[in-house]
Amino acid sequence: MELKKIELFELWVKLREDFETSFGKTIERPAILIRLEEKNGEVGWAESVAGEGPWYSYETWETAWHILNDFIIPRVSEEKEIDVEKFNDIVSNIRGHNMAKAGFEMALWDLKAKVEDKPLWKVLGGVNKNIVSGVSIGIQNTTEELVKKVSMFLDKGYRRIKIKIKPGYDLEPIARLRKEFGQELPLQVDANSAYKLTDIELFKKIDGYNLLMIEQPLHWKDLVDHAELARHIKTPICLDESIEDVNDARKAYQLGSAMIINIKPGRVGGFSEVLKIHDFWYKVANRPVWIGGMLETGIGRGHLVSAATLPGVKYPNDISASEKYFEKDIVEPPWTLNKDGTITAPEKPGIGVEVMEDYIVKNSKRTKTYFINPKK
Ligand code: OSB
Ligand code: MG
Repeated sequence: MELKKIELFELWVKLREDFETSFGKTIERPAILIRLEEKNGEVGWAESVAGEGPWYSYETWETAWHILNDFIIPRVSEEKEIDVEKFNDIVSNIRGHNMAKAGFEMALWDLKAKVEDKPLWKVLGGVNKNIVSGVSIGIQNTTEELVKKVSMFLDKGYRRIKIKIKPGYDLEPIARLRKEFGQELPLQVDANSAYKLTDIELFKKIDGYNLLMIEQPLHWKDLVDHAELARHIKTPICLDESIEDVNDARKAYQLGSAMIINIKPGRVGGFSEVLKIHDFWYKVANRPVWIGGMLETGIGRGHLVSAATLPGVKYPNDISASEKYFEKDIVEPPWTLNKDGTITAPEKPGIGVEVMEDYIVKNSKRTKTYFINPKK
C-alpha cells in the first residue's frame, strides 16, 4: 500500500460510570486515534489503548504519542510502500511500547481490508461471525450494587460476568453472587496482579466457588509463581498482563502457568502477534483463548470484534455493547448486543462501522498530520 497521509488524534472519552480495578478508578480515558489514508483515498482507523496512567502497563497516552510521533511515524514516512509485515519489521528494534505499535499496526490491517474490500475479520481468518459477549464489572461500593448490576447485565443478555477483585474485596462478592444467582451463572474474577503467592489460602477458598477462571492473580512477571499457584487449585488460571508476545505464551505453557489466555491486541503489539499467540495456544498447545478489552471506543471495539471471530476463541469476550461504556460512541452504528448475547461482526469492509470523523476532529485535544516523504 502507498500511504499519502497519517493523522493522530488525542481524544478524551468520558465513561458512563467510573470503572474501578485493583489499580484505581478510571472516569475519563484517553484514546489515541490513528487515521491512515492511502493514495486512492481509502482510509484505515485504529486506536492505541495506552491508559491515563502507567498501571496496567508502563505505557500512557503520552508515551504512545511520543513513540508514534518520534519513532514510528518518521520511519514509516520514509517508505514508499508499506504493509503489515514491513511495518512489524521496521518497528522491531523499538523495545516494548506494544500499545503504540498496535495502534498503527491495526490501522494498517483496517486499511488493508478496505483496499481488498473485505471485512477485517475475514482477512484475519475469523470463522465465527457472532461473537459471544460478556461484561467486566468494576469494583462496586456495596455488594448490593454489584448484585443489581449483574441482574441488569444478565437481563440484557450478556453471557458471562467478570468481576474485578482486590484484597479485601474478593470472597464476599463472589459468595454473594453465587448465593444470588446459583452455580449456573458463568462467573469469573480478575485480580489485575493484586495478590501474592502467600495468599494461596485465599485462592484455595475461591477455588470452592466454581469459577470459569481466575484472571491474572499474581504479578505480571511471575510466570513461575502462577505455575506454583496452578498446582494448588483446580480453577483454571487465565493470564492477561503476563502475556506480551508468543514467547511469553510458550513459556507459560512450558511452566504450566495458565490454561487460558486473554488476548488483547493492544497489549501484544497488534494483530500479527495476536495471530501468533492464538495459533500457538490453540493449535499447538490445544488450549482456549478469548479476547479482552481496554474500554475501547467504537473504533478499537471493531478491531476486538474482528479478533473474537478467530476459531480458538472458546470463552465469552470482554467485548460489550457501546452503551455499556459511553453515552454516545464515535462510530455509526454503535456496537449493539443481540438478544442471544452475541455481537455480530459486520459484512462491510474493514472494521465495518463508520467513524464519526467530524466529531473526532472537533473534539480532539491534540491532532497532528504527517505527509509521506519517501527517501528513494
Ligand atoms: O484487566 O481486563 C482487564 C479494562 C482496563 C484495563 C484492564 C482490564 C480492563 C477490563 C475491561 O477488564 C474490559 C472491557 O473493555 O470491557
Ligand atoms: Mg484483565
